[in-house]
Amino acid sequence: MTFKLPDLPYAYGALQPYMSAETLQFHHDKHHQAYVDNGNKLIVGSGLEGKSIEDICKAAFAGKNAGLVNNIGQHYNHIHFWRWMKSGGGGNKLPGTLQKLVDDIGGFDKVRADFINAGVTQFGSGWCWLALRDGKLEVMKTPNGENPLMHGAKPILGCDVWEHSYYIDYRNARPKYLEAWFDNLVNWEYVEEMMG
Ligand code: MN3
Repeated sequence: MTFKLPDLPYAYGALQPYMSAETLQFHHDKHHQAYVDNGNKLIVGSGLEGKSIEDICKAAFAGKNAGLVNNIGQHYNHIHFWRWMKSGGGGNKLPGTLQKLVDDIGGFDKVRADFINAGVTQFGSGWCWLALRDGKLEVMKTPNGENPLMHGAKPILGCDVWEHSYYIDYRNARPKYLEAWFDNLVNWEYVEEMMG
């Protein structure tokens, strides 16, 4: 099996003004493509060929294979990142099953604030997350290409806080990017799909 770059599920300009076509062109066509290409090289001889991408993420992390952690981790993260966004997303109307999990850890406003804070305080490149652990919702952050799968949890929402995700549109204002992203782009239906 070789990894392939998935098409964006919308046009490059679909997420404007919160994420520009230029950002999506570079981010999807160049950055994600590079993770796919590097991952396809690094998987050869790793002993993990043919395994699911989720299993590769976990095994590469357990085996301290930094190249695969970052490249296949980033491939996994970006496959979902494109789908965690949509035109006209955001808002605080959550699918019912998710609303209950959010209420269990303090409610929407607290989860929003904790998620944004996780992204703001992730030093350097990485991601912030909503993840499920033992059936409970958890806000997490991870460095570089890591994701919650590598830390015993199941990611249901993740925001890319590498500079390549926001520097064209927000320059160094990572908090502004995270607020705009959470309030206007999150595809809650896909978050619910990830819970299944
Ligand atoms: Mn990225």
